[in-house]
Amino acid sequence: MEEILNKFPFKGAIESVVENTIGLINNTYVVTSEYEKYILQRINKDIFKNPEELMENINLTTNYLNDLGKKTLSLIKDKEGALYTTCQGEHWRAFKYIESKSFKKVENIKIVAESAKELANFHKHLISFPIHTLNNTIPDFHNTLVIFKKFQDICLNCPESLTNQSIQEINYILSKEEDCEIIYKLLVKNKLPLRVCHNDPKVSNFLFDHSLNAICLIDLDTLMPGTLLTDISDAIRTICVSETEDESDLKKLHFKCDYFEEFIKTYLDENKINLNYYELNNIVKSIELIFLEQGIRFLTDYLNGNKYFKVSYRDQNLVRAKNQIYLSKEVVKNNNYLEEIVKQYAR
Ligand code: GN1
Ligand code: MG
Repeated sequence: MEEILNKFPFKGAIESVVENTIGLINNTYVVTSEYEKYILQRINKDIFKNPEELMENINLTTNYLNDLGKKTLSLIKDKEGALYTTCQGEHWRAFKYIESKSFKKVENIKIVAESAKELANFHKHLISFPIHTLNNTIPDFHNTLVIFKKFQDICLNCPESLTNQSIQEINYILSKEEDCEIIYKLLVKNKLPLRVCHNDPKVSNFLFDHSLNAICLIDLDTLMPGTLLTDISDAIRTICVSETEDESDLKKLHFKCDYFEEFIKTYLDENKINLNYYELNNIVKSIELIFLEQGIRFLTDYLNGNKYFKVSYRDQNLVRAKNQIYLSKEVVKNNNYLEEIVKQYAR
């Protein structure tokens, strides 16, 4: 660790390095020196194959947001002025630490409104960003059909001892192939415009101050062109629910329609102007699909030996998959009511 710490121009002697385990992909540490605090991260190189391109995206967009006066992450270049540093084959980068709170679960409606406003502001500030300058760091990251096909493949080659614990979920997913194409088809037909998207706005990626006002979105690794629908639905996926994606007791789990109404009302208040007819009309469908997509991703990883998402016990990705598929079905059940809510605020 010392060798890595030495690569960055941290001020004063280092007093502590403490791991933060909330993310499922990278390794994150809070570094405290005599004078300042920093975030130090090891980039997961199995998932992010091209750190150069990823860091270019982060550098371009954070500079752009900073110039507009929008609070965002501040990168700290290494001592040689590079956006990241490589040490024994691993890639590391650093940010200024932001004094803040973050949550894995929402228990206060103010958090719902503040995160909706923050996401809308993030989209609004980046609406004129030269999107062609961004690298597509993980191709097909939210292409649900590609994700479905990979799942199908893994399922076929998987021992029955593994698949029989999730046979209901597997059959449900396999019955949804056509749905997995809906968003992709709209993108190809140019009905959904390509926008700068965060692509991972789960609730723990929003920072809040002591009064629970949102400060900014963090974890810009998946910042790429995409559809705003993915960001809106992915934020709702972890914000408008009663429990986290790790909850195994489905009796405790439900989609929170009151939080959904607050989220949609606040988001559309801020950013309705940038949403077209197709975006407004596919919000509810895209929420059903993002739960399905995330369920497929967790189940694929479970069947494939837990190589992608970090787990603390063997069946954790199975639990997560069942949780997300359950919520996808809840959205279907509440479809008409949720559509009415969108209609009311989309006018
Ligand atoms: C991962 O790294 P983290 O924990 O913010 C994943 C997201 C998933 C999320 C599920 C690059 O996000 O796509 O929605 O886990 N990030 C990547 O919790 O795959
Ligand atoms: Mg992430």
